[in-house]
Amino acid sequence: MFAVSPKTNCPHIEKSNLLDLKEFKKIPFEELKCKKCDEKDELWICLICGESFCSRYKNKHFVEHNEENPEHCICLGVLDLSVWCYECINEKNSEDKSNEKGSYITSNITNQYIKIIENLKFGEEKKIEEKKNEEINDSEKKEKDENFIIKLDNKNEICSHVKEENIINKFNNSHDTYFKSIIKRQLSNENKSPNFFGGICLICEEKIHYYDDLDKHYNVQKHKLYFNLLDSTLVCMECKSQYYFDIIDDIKYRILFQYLSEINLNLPKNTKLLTKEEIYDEKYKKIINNFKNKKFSKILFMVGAGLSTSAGIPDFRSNTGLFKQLQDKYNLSSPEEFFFLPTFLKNPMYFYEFTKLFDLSKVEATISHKFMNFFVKKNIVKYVFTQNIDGLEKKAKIPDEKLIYAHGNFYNGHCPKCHKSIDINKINEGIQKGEICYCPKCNGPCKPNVVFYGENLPLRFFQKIQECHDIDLVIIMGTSLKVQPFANIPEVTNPNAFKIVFNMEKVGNYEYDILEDDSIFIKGKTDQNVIKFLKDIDLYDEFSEFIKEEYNEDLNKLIGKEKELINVNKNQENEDNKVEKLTEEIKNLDLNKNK
Ligand code: CNA
Repeated sequence: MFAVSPKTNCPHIEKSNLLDLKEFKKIPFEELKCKKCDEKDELWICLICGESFCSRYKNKHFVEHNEENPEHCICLGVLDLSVWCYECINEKNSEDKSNEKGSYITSNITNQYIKIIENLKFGEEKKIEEKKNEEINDSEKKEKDENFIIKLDNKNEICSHVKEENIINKFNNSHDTYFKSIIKRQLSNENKSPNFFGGICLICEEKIHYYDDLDKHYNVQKHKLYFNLLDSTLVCMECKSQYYFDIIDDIKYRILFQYLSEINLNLPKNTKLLTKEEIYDEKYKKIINNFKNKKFSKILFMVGAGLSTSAGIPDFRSNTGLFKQLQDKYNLSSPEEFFFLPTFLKNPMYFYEFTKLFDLSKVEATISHKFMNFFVKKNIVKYVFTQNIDGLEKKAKIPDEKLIYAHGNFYNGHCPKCHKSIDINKINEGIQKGEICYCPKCNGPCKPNVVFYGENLPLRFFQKIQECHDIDLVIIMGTSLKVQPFANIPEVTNPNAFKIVFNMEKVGNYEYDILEDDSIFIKGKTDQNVIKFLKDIDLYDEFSEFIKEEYNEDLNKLIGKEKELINVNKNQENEDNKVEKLTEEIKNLDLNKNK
């Protein structure tokens, strides 16, 4: 193969009067052409005078230039940026193949000229090239970015690593808890909104700072999948793919976004949040599933007067409740005043007369009372805390050891002045006869052990509360949750337990409309709703069987009976009639009789 190797020891370079480098830089490179023939393609620049001439393969004008000016022997080829010495050509040894076409020379000096021409020649080209490259890069990047966005709704496009790690399945199968629990755990000790730019490694579930740590974590740990809290995307570090959850209408993803929005994390654009109804459905589904999967084993019931209204006992605070009637009748500043201890001590007959109106002997436990006992007998109830004093829990056969009377009961009596225990039969006798039963010790008026405002709650209430830190579900039924400390039981036991509130109206301070809050409000009459609930958790048949065995009753008939009562207008009429009758009787009480 023919090769030309440069000569490194050209003696003419040192002797030549080369053009000053500063002058050489001024060569108008873009206008370069042969001084003699305007040829532009194959040019030689004379390094002595700086003029350009065409090659020997064009019109040989540089050869001519050298012949005319022998001292102008060093030239630089614009085409290939090589430097030649014509002096050396003249001294050429025909044996020397390397010098066949003259003397191709190299030296530190000539290299400086080459660099200048190189810059002049390629500077612009380089810039153009770089610009071109940038454009190509940009469009490639853009193309890459477009490929980068692989949407989760197109499952076929998900990369193998996401599939390997089963992320989507994990998410789909436990979408309400998967990301939520990870995120919650990672943010647990902080303010809910993350003050870091980052996300969570879906392999080790570590919190990772996006800019500082993500690459490092990936390089060191080789964990590929990452959930970016900044834009709620799933990122595969290996494939450089990013899975966007936005624009997806799937409820599963919307649940995640709902949760993210509730803990103030960033939401992707166009995120559709859940409606209140969807939030309700999700929470309901969750509770139903937990029941079906036997996740609840320490249930706490909290009940109030609303549980017994279907048995014909009016509650306090409903529109048809006794409070309004009592307040109107006695011109009280507040309805509670009727049940103040000082009111009783001043005029015990108010209470004696009032109590006489309630013949509790014929009142029967409702479906809701039996619903509680059903779970007690299944051995998944920690305690039943009741505010009621009507004794219907006992009639529903809920065992004493499970029952906590927060506001006392009618089974025992005492003197509220000296606290002596009094035989309840004597008090009941007095109630029936309309004669106050006085304490044999201090002569104070005696009353059943029902707790009045201003009296302490039974010690057993506080003792049992202490045992309830492990409860997993609180079922709250028929109470306005207005009376403390009863209303606060969930908060002082286990605030993290699920809560189901069966009531006619929304009660309590729970955030029912928030997915993050594990409480659900089931509006309506408890007896109807517990039946629906039992059907939803697939325990209706078992309950029906239980009703037969435990109470020798037919559930269908019980429901029919309730339906009759509840049946829209009829029911309202029935209940209103009962309450009206009672109200009438209260109005007719002669309160001055025993003053
Ligand atoms: P409350 O303040 O009268 O509240 C009752 C709640 O039950 C209200 O929010 C009603 O909307 C709701 N309610 C009424 N009927 C139904 C129904 N069928 N289904 C669902 N919800 C219904 O009564 P609380 O128990 O909250 O108040 C505590 C007081 C009331 C306690 O000290 C009790 O002793 C007292 N109380 C007891 C009885 C009883 O023993 N049956 C009756 C009346 C009052």
